[in-house]
Amino acid sequence: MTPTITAFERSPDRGKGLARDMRVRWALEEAGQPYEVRLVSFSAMKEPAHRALHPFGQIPTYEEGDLALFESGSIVFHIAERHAGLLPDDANARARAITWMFASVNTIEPPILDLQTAKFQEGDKPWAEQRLPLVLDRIRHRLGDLSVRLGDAEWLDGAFSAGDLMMIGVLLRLRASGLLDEYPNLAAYVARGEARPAYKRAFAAQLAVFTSQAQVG
Ligand code: GTB
Repeated sequence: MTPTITAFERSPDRGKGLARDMRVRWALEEAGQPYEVRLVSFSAMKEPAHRALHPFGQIPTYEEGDLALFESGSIVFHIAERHAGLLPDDANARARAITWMFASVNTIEPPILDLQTAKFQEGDKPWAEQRLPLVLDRIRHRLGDLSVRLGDAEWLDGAFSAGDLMMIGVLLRLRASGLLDEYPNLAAYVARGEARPAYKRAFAAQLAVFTSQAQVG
């Protein structure tokens, strides 16, 4: 059964890969699975029909038969469990790949999200200038440790896995800040992810939502 995912009708980044449906699209492309996309507006996301799928009124969601999921990490995990190519067969290697999935959303992503909050929601507060360096330091602390662990390796633990997909999806949020470039091996790691054919197909599909609207409008 072909799954349906939800994505922004009008993404603030104009479909440049930052909204979290990108992770789901990328996983489906890596798995070679076709999928359909239902575009939702910001207001529709908060309506009961969408909240039945996503209690927090957000994207992405994933529907497949009578299964409905939310949370990009959980959706990627579901795809990785059911299709080859995103999780190793060896039980220990699989557990380590899943550990990296959790690390991406639980350890690396929170300070990165804090930077968005500090810049966009709190940027006009009188204390914003004092807080920003603290937020940046917390990100650098995590990136430094991640950079040491990755070292010269291509991927985080052996072959490319859902752990890398999630980690790269999270790190991509930092590109505009320039922070990633302070860690050349992490910047190269993210670039390797973006160079994967499955990533490129997912990116093109997300971008096409915006470009088709721009042509119409
Ligand atoms: N933990 C959830 C997950 O991983 O799925 C978080 C889901 C989430 O934050 N969804 C966002 C959303 O629906 C879109 S991805 N926001 C609307 C709302 O909350 O009302 C976050 C996002 C949005 C836009 C950009 N951008 O354009 O740069 C980047 C990331």
